[in-house]
Amino acid sequence: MNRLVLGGFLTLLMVGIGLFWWQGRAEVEQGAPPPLAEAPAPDPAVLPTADASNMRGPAPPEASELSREQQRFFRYDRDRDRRITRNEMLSTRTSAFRDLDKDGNNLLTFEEWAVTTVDKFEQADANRNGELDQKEFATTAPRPGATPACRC
Ligand SMILES: [Ca+2]
Ligand SMILES: [Ca+2]
Ligand SMILES: [Ca+2]
Repeated sequence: MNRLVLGGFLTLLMVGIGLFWWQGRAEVEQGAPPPLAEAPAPDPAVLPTADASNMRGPAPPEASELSREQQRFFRYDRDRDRRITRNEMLSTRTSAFRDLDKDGNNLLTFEEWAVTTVDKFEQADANRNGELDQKEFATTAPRPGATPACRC
């Protein structure tokens, strides 16, 4: 008998919870704004227009011009702390040094420093005897109009 009463009570409780939930949803839907009236679809053949004759937009952003000296300064000041350290000043030479340091040991031998002349000699030494005769040396003459890239 108790089970029957408990079962009936639980059934009524579940129906009450369901009814409460259903009423809550209904109230939310009643409080919702009415649907907007659909605007007529624009005619794709008509371009949009606006009268902007008395309007003025904001000025576009512009960067301030740096003076030539400021540009030179910031080219060295890599960390932008407005001070140029010795390393920052010398770092502009790093790339050229690494180009010459063929074996990458951070030491520049005479052969590495004079690489242009070394390469020129080796190209001119056609018979690979370690010397240039007059005919071989003539091939090292600068071409007319050519400017030397390096005076190494
Ligand atoms: Ca700096
Ligand atoms: Ca080296
Ligand atoms: Ca030779």
